[in-house]
Amino acid sequence: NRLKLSFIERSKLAKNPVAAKLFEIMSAKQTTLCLAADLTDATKILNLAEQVGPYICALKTHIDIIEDFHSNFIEPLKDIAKRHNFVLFEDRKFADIGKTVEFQYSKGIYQISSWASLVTVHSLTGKGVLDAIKGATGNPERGVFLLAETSAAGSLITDSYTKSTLKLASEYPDLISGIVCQNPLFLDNPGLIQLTPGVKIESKVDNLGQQYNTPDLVVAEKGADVAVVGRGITEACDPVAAAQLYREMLWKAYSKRIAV
Ligand code: 5IU
Repeated sequence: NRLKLSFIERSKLAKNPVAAKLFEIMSAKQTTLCLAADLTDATKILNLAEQVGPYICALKTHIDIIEDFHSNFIEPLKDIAKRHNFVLFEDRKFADIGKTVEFQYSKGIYQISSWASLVTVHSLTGKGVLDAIKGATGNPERGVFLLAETSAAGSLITDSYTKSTLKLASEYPDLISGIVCQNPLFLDNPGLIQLTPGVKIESKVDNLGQQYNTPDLVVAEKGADVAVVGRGITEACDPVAAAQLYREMLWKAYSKRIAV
């Protein structure tokens, strides 16, 4: 049961190199916090990344929401990630046919495969997407988080879709870093990472269908390894203090989980 194992033990069981690296980072920095840096201003993202860098294991972007995006944004972002030892994670949610995804992943103005170690992928279109990501040009150090569930109210994802997603993930052990989900779905595969978005200390929902759980609940009861926090940090009066608080709450919950 993966919930009882430490991240350092699990790093040795990970078949995907980025997953192994993420486990090591979490263990070394004692943080399972992934910041969703959902800001539309490039400089603000860089400043926030620099400030909260010590407290996060990954920085999740939606690169296409940045209004002043320029390829010059990527080098300083990579530099910050390297200095503070966290992973760059583009939440692109690829969902097209393989050939299109190959282009979307490595071409265009964002050239995601050249800088993002991790990306999210919908299982909807099946194997072709994963083959495309596997074969595309770019940094060979890459990992995929497959979407098996979502935090959105009224999502059309069914139990059988979730199950099939886990089966698909098992067919690409060297590529899949983990699963994006809301429940402890895969207890028998400790090499995979459970990434859970929809985490906030306060307020249960937003006005567009986002549903939140607390840090303690997602880790202790819902099986989250890495927790994604966006507005809980970006909209706090003091984002750095908020990042420290989330990190501490999440790490305590993880430590308690593996102890009992
Ligand atoms: N995200 C979710 N829920 C999901 C998936 C992705 O919230 O089921 I899949 C993303 C969207 C956003 C971040 O980038 O995680 C959550 O941000 P907030 O903490 O601000 O709600």
